[in-house]
Amino acid sequence: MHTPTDPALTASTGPKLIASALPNMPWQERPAGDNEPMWRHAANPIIDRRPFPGADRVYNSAVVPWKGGFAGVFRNDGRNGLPFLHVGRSADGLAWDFDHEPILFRQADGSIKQGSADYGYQYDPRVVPIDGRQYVIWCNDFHGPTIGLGYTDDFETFHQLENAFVPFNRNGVLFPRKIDGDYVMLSRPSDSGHTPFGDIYLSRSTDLIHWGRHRYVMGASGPGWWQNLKIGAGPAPIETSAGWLLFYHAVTKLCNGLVYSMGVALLDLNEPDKVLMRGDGYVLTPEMPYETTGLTPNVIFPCAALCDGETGRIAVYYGGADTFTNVAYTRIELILDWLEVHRIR
Ligand code: BMA
Repeated sequence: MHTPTDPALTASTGPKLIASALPNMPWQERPAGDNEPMWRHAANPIIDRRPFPGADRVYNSAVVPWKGGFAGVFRNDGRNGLPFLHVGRSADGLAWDFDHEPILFRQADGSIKQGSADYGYQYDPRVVPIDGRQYVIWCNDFHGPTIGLGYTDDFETFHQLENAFVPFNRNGVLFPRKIDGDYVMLSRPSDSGHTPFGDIYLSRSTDLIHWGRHRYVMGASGPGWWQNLKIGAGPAPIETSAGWLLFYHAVTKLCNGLVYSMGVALLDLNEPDKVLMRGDGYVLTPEMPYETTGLTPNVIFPCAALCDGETGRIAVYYGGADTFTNVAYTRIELILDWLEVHRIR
């Protein structure tokens, strides 16, 4: 793995992804004549309604490269409306097979927790590989929403760690490597309801149990209205030679409800609470039927990204309208060029 001080990076021309090659990741070229910084997979949604028995909506979910293919942890809302987490496996990152039973998390004392008997709900997972272990972060019920944390080494057995924070908090997202010897997590402190506020904070830990040295990263603000209500981290920050690339959800409130768009920012590699650049407009906003129509209209909610370090390709997985799972694409040089031009000055 490269480090920020790697001379190979300072000698390179143009920003690069600091990532392994992933030639089999999902990919489509930008359509001719399209000048947007991101473009949608032509066959979205990749996961439609009712993808397996007992699953009404699978969305806001997380995927990683796994054993030559892909694996992930998926949010499934069942018929009683409660969300739980399921394992999915895929050869191409687009067509998924799901475990029909929710994930069982082993506790430190050997007991197992599962489903509504032990959890009120579990939703919006992220999966972040750090030093070869797959960490799972999700919004966990602990007298209200907070950040649940666990890990797996095989997508068969899952171990649960302590909740990272006291309620209320959502959108826990780990960085994919330690920084200065610390695990680093972004999160969005919130209320117990539908949260009419939300800023992104950063916390550090040496053991994934005790979290502290909290820093403010950025808040709902900026020119225009699209990100004026709340914002929250999306996929794990993507390491590039120019900084950590962060896709995030950004929310505004209109007379018909909330609208969730996707924004992009660049954080300092060594001091990731420092924002180097932040877009003055969204890179994706609800337009397609699988974003504007569903359980919650007008929601784009990114939770995962795959990258190919060889070609600079990036695929972002996002929930649509709290109902569908979708993919959108960009390239590292395109998105950083766009950010440079469209940064808040
Ligand atoms: C957020 C979370 C997400 C959801 C979004 C839009 O607060 O609950 O799971 O996608 O609202 O409803």
